[in-house]
Amino acid sequence: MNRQWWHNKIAYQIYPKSFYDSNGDGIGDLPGIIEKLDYLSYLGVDILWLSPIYQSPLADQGYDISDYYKIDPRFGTMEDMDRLITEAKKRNMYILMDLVVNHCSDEHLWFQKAIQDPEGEYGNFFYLADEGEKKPCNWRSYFGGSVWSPLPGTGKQYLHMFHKKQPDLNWENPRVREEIYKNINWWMEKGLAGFRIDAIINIKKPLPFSDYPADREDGLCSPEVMLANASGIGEFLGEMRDETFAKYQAFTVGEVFNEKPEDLEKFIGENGYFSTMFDFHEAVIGHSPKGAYDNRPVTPEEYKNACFTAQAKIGDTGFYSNLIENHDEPRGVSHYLPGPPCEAAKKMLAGLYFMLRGIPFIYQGQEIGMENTEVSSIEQIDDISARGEYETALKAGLSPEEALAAVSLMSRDNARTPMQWEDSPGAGFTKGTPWLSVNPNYHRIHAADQMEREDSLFQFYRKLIGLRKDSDYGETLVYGSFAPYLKEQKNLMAYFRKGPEKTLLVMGNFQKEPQEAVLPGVAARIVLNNLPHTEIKENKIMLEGWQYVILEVK
Ligand code: TEU
Ligand code: CA
Repeated sequence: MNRQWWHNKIAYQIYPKSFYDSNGDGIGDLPGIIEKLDYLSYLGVDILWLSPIYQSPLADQGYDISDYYKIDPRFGTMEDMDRLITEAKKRNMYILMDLVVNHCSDEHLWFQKAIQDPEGEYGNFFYLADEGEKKPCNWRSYFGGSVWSPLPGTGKQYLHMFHKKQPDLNWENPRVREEIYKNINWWMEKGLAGFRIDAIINIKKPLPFSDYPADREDGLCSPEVMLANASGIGEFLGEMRDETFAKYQAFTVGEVFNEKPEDLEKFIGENGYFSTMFDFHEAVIGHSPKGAYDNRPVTPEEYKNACFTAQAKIGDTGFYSNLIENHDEPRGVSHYLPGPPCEAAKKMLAGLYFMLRGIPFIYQGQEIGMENTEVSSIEQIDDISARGEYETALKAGLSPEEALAAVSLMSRDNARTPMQWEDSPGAGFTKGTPWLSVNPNYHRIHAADQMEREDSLFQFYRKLIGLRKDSDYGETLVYGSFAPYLKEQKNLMAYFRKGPEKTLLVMGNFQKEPQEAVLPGVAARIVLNNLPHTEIKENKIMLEGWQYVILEVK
């Protein structure tokens, strides 16, 4: 494997709207991120991915862009963005923006021109069809309902895989691709390190449009069926890489769901379409085809198996990007840990995913152990995806209380409540009224406490990061091979990372009860431990509840 500059880096996702509000309007902003760069630098992360800050009506919180060349004034100015890039560089940090090019906003000029003249140049920027009796296909959008909506006042309809305010761009049109590449290069010239690439697997549609078997009573089929039936995305992705990223040695991370095993080499192998892509095997555990109301909780065994499956699949073809949460997911500690999460368990989960082969991503607030939030009515939920799921749950016959309880477990708001900086009104996120309520647990969980307390989760993350950069262990943790250990032992997640010189054994007791495990050989050294002591007797280790250790073994 050719070595790349980003292989030993740690990435951190910022959701700007909820990170830090510098001017008291309740909305996080770019100057706020700049103020917190020293915090991020102290944590030790190198690559910062910013969720979208472009001009947007914020119908899907910025994933609906109305001008790809402008910063939304709520987030700041282009000067702020330039300053952020410069200030990050001073600290050896890299900035990634979010590339949202499967769709734009219905308020983008292109779409406005398509409405004015559907037969003209810009009509062909989108997928339009005559508004006949039947829709061109029965696909369900990710946020619920048909992917087709009327193009106002034209007798036509247009396709949107997501919300109706997010019309899909027609990638089959070379003019569209040209505009996208131009924009990417324009941003790269500003000094970005690369992009996280949104929903990119959706850009290729199986054409001509056709129906697939309905999988719910609404007569529609899951968008995943359309993904499974599409072929030829590689031509677009290869062209995009060659026209843009390859020229800059950019770091790119694809948001790819439902990848086919045979695609991995092309996607993230040597000279792949992307540098890396997220491993979502864990994120989709327990998801029901009926809707989020029917999702099941994740068991430790399922979590372990999903991680191991992904690691086996990728082998040394490339690097997945590993995560336990992002702005679309529940908080990892609330989702993957059974029962109310204690700090030891949070450290264990952190340590288990962090040492998998791949690039670790931390989502803002994860490093201080932020948890899911509570809501008492659907009006308190901002997330359009959760609102759609709430409707689905009601239609399936759940009571409003049941629907709310089910939906609040997966609501994307869980990850979007403001960053908890300190125990003061607004959690130190804002001096005004936050755009989304802060999690009431901010009195207990906040960065100020975590930073000063030596045994905190935050300090544990610093150690994890330090190990991946360590002169003794970094090589093994970044490039070493992966092998499961005692896979069949229930609620024990253990694996080796083996390099030419060193072998490390990572172990987590994924339950509150203690458990014993046999060691493969002599433990030469305890490299990391989330509890004050460890009991090793001959060839056995007695793990306490939620204990996590990294051992160097001979
Ligand atoms: O998400 C893509 C995606 O597939 C989502 O539908 C995801 O499965 C869902 O949000 C889980 O609840 C990306 C962005 O990350 C998301 O925030 C955007 O809403 C979406 O694209 C549209 O741009
Ligand atoms: Ca602000």
